[in-house]
Amino acid sequence: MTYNNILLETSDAIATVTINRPKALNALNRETLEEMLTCFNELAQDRSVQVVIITGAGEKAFVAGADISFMQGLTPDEGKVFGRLGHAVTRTIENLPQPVIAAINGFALGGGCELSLACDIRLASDNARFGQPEVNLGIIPGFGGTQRLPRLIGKGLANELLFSGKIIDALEACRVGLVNRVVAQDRLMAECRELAVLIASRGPAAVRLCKEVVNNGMEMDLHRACSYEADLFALCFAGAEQKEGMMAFLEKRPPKFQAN
Ligand code: DAK
Repeated sequence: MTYNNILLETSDAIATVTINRPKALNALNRETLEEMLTCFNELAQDRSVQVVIITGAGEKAFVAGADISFMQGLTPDEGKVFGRLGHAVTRTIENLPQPVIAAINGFALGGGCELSLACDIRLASDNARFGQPEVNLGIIPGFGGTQRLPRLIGKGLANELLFSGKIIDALEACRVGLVNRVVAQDRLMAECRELAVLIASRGPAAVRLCKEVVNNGMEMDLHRACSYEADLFALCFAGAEQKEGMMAFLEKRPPKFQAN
C-alpha cells in the first residue's frame, strides 16, 4: 500500500511510520489522518511487526498540529467528523497490540502533542517543543489532549498547558513527565530503534499482554486492575512462550521466542 502523506518502512520486526508533509510541518489534514488509520489498522494485523515507531519528516517538526488551513472553514458538523477521525486514529494507536514509540523530532503542538500522548513511550530530541496552543485559535484540543494530558502529567500541570497554550521545551517536557528522555537530534532515531530492538527481543506475547493490562488496568480501580493482571498472568502459562523463557533461564541460554 502506498500513501501520499505518510511513509511506512519495516525492517527487523520494527515498523517506522513517518508523517510526511514537511512543508506544512507535518500538520494533520483529513487525508493524512485517513491514511494513518488505514496504516495502523494494517499494522495491527501484521504479526511480523513487534514494535512501531512514529515520527515526523524533516528536522523541524514531529507534527505541528491539526492542519489549520483545512480546519479553518469547517462547520460544527464537519468539525465533529474531523474530531472523530482524530480520535479513531489515536484510539487505534493506543489499542495497537504492538508497543508504539513516539520519536518526537521537533514541534509537537496541538494534534501533534495529542498524537504523541496516544503512544506508549515518548522520546524527544533536544529541539522538540510541546504545547496545546488551541485556545489561541479559539478552539479546544480535539484529539484527546484534554483527557490524556492530565492522566499523564497530572491535572494541575495539564491545566497550565491547556489554559495558557504556552509552549515548553524538551527538558521541561521531560521534567514534567511528558517524555521519557531527551537525546541529541542526530541520535533520536538510533535511540528509538535500540529501544525497539530490545522490546522486540522479549517474549512478543508477554509484551502485548503488558500493554493490554497497563492500558486497560489504568481505567479500573486498583483491586479490579490487579485481579485483571492475575487473569492475564495466568494466560501466560497457557502458551509456549513461558515454557521457552523459563527453560532457557534454567538451561543458562538466551530464549528463542517465536513471533506470534
Ligand atoms: N496547520 C497548517 N499549516 C501549518 C501548521 C498547522 N498546524 N503549522 C505550521 N504550518 C505551516 C505554516 O503555515 C507554514 O506554511 P507556509 O506559509 O510555508 O506555506 C509552514 O508550515 C512553516 O511554518 P512557519 O513558517 O510558521 O514556521 P515557524 O518556524 O515560523 O513557526 C510554528 C513554527 C510551529 C511555531 C508555527 O508554524 C505555528 O505556530 N504553527 C501552528 C501551531 C499550532 O497552533 N498548532 C495547533 C493546531 S490546532 C478538533 C480537532 C482537532 C483539533 C482541535 C479540535 N475538533 C474537531 C474538535 C486540533 C487542533 C490543533 O492541532
